[in-house]
Amino acid sequence: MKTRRNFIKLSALGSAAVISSSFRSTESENGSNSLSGRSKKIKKPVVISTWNHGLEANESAWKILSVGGSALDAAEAGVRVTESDPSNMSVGLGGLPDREGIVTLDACIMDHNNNCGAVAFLQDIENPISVARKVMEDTQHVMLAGSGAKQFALEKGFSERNLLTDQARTAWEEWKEKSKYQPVINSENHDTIGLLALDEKGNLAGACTTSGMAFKLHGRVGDSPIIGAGLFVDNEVGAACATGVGEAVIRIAGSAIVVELMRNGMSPNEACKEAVDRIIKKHKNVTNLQVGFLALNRNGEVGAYSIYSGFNYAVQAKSEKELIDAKYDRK
Ligand code: SD4
Repeated sequence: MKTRRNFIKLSALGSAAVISSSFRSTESENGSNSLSGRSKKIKKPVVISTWNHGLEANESAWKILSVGGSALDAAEAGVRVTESDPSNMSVGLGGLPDREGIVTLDACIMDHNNNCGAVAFLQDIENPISVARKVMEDTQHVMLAGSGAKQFALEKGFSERNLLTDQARTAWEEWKEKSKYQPVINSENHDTIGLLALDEKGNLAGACTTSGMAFKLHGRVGDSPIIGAGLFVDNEVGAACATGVGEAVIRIAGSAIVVELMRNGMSPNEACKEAVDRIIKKHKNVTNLQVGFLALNRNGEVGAYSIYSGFNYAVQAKSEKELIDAKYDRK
């Protein structure tokens, strides 16, 4: 998985992906699972996000952070890039549909004051993260779902759009043929973007957005729009987000746990590892169960950990950027 993804994305990005070594610290070159020392401290502002597509998202977030903008604005702007990229088949426009062939989107956003907003099972709206922000800022609620979320989005001026691209439709048609309509759970089709930012003022914010598990049951909602599961931010401590099989993340309140572990003194790396260990302990069988956590504390230290190798994340601070392979429990 790692090889294929890195190859495809990095080839496409070409020289735009400046890989420096300045962020390397406790991350080992070969992704070995030894966990030594504390996570790397990076000067603020800083932005980190999941997977290769994080490089482009970070660039957009960085335009805001680098001129003193807020972590919240940066988080929203960053993941909007991924949502609007039709070639990305796991987020927003172009996302793989559910087993009925319908693209349904989940997203949430959280700021440094524990304000948060989310949308789940949203259809036909390209940028669910911005709808989630409107839920946060313009309503007394935290989460809107399904047709209610769409109605709210339309009332707020978002336009309706068919999100099922030809490429995604073809993939769905092939899946129907081969899978005999059984949902697929494997580590190849999880590519949510979770993005965490720390701004010049020292405020944290995060955003998480996805089309969810490919070919999921119609109506299924994952961890990504659930505050505390797919994303959590506490300005006193740090922020965390998750990627992978959402059900496993929800079962341990993943991102909230990572933040609590950091509150209790763990580094971002250690906290992500402990959350992964907990998932492994709670599941009899983790075959094909990939989950990765990403964390950033209020001091600008970053870390990540996943069950299987192949999870990577993008970091940007100053004008440098890097894609880092996360540590993992097993190959
Ligand atoms: C979900 N966690 O819907 C999401 C999918 C995902 O990386 O993360 N992909 O379960």
